Amino acid sequence: MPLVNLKDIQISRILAENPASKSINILAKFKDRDGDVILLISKPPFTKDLMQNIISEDTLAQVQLENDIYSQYSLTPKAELNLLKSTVIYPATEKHINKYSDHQFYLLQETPNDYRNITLPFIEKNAFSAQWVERILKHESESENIIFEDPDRDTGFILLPDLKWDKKQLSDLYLVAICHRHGLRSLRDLTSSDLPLLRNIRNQGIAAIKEKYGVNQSQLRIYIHYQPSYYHFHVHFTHVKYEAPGSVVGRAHLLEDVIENLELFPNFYSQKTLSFVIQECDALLAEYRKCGRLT
Ligand code: M7G
Repeated sequence: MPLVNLKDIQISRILAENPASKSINILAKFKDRDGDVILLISKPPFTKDLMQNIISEDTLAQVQLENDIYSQYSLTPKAELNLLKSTVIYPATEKHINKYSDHQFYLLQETPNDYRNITLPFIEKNAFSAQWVERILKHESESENIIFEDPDRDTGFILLPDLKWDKKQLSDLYLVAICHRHGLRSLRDLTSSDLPLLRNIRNQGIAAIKEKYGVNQSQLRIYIHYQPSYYHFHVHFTHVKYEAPGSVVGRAHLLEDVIENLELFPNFYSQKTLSFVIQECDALLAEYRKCGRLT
């Protein structure tokens, strides 16, 4: 991996900022390279270890306000404790710039007909490249990070830390299970014949996380995004305490519910109207507008 040298980076503009998650997305350029680079910068969650180092005589504390029993201080810890997490995407495409920019959100209802006539033709032409998925499945990237692999071509998968997790603390634990099978695009494609795959991801994923991190099943939120960004089937495993981006109604479907729905109704997801949140910049929204499906 090439090291990113920050002095070679020039900020073009801020794409989005979120005070709640204390994160900012920046569009920039390398001084000596063509193309756009995106930096996703966020403050990592606090941990006990970090706090033990911060609450010490090495931290400068300056009073900002005092009133009765309440007071406010600014704390300036030692430089090495002022850590920020940063994900770098280079070269970033127009789609990445859209994905990480602030936009108006809409909630769409996708009937099975909409899926066949609007969504499917669109994703067949425009889906994000899932080259990174192929590289993981072929052990060409991130193989040192694999937590668990079941190599079965039909029901197997690779479980590894998600790009969003810096692996420093369990409170924002985030892993992704990527299935070995090709051709399964999303929740829409699932039928009862995929139950062995889904149960396998659930059971072995939970066991592997328990063994590696000591985190119990009841502490995990296990879900599937609809729509996903990448149309190679995968499942998200996050800590239940962590409200990960995309863990909201209108995007996340709990794996446990998906399994039960398919046990009850084998073609549930090909017959159901599915709602999803979509951003203004998403070209799929323009297709829905064209077809008069945006009210
Ligand atoms: P998604 O539901 O398709 O879309 O999930 P989202 O990105 O809008 O959530 C794909 C998941 O794969 C996300 O949680 C990403 O953070 C994660 N991811 C994306 N990339 C490019 C990588 C990568 O290169 N490595 C790893 N380990 N995870 C990635």
